[in-house]
Amino acid sequence: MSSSISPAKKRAKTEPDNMGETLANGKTSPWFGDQPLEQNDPDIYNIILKEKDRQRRGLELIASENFASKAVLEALGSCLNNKYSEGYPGTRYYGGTKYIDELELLCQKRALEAFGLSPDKWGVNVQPYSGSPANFAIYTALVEPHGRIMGLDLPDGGHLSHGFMTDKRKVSATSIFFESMPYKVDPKSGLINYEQLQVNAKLFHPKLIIAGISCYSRNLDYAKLREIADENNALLLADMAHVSGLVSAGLVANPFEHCDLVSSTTHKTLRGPRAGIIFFRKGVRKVLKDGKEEMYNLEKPINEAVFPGLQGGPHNHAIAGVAVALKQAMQPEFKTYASEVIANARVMAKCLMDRGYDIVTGGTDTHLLLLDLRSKNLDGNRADKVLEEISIACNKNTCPGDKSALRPSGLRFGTPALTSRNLKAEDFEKVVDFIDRGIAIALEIKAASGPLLKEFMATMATEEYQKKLAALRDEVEAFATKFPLPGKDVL
Ligand code: DSN
Repeated sequence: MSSSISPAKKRAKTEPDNMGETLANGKTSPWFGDQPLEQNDPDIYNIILKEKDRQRRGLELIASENFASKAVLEALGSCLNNKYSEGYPGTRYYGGTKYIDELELLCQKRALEAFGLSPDKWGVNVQPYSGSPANFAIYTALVEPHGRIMGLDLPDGGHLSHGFMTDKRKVSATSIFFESMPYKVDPKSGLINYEQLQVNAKLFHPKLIIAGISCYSRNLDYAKLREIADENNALLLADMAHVSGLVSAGLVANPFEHCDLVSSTTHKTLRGPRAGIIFFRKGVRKVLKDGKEEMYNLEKPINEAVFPGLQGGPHNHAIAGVAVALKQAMQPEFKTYASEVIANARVMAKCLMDRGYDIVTGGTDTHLLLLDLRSKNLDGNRADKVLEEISIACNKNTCPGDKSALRPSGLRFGTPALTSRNLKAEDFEKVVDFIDRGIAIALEIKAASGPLLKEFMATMATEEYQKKLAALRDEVEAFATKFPLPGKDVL
């Protein structure tokens, strides 16, 4: 046998397949072991095929989504899924973790490298299952129960996990177990009102300030947020989930320059698997008046909060996928990709404004833009429903000044996913044309229906509008299918 064949391949040639056949010793092998999904579970196989086809035929403009590469998907579908490894490299609660340790240490190393961080000054935990658990781990590690935190309000572009609550209900667990006072954007400019945050922070005395967004298209002023945090002896956490790929490429404001902690998901602009990550500072926090150094004490509390505080065994297949994505993010091609993501978002914003639409803040510094439909006398709910009918996926979103999160006035668009399908600026002009034509149909339907959303939906379901929408959907799908999906060979 050729020595170029790996041990695993050698074994595969001599070992029987676990497909339920009778073995040489007369026993039957486990029936489920090696059956392909198609054969073993056609129901699930077909659902996956339908979703793959939806992703291929449609225009994916949800700002938080992306297409992971074949290599990332392979790592996710690997045998690493089978392994328990509670603990950290070198100190596990289970045996057989030699290669898992190697994997986690490599992922940590790549995480620091991908963001240009020195291991003397920064540490990283790659075990969080996703962004919300990563944030909750940080709060439980560093803020006492009912301690005070401040994050951008959800209707103003913040994230649920930053402490969202309404007049009626504490929605996020963050607002149940901690006391949360949000900061806001200026309803006219759509820009974060840092001055008001500064005043409120002085009254509220937060333990932690969160600099992070899920729908805000401008760079955050981390230096200003640092100043406000310092005035209150608060920690500053950046949740860079949306922009982490752009940060790694050096194309947007860098949270590491000013923050004590940085959390992120890994599946948005970073283009990895669905997982989370926490970076924390190490070393000297500040030099006190008497010349003594105050040291950071983040590593132990953060690691203990992730495991055993909140999580059990790390998802090693996801950690492998993160490591693959981080390596990809350090290639020169990724920087080109990330700069095209931003350029394409700017093209979308400009083309929409050229067609008379309002874009909140008048443009974007990042991968996302927020279309305000109030001047068109339309709302996000109706526009979103019509765009879905023509195979354009985006999401309804509140705009600055909206009174209710249930009646959002806008649509959030993002370019990471379609840029991964290699759409260029001129293609995004075409995408805007499809959106514009979809919104024109939405306005027609609105004019022909009663005031309620269900009346709008009933009118949209009539033959007249279904025909119009089908014609436009065919055009959208003919256009979208020209662009290959990354990872197209993986289910
Ligand atoms: N759900 C994500 C988003 O759409 O922004 C954030 O977690």
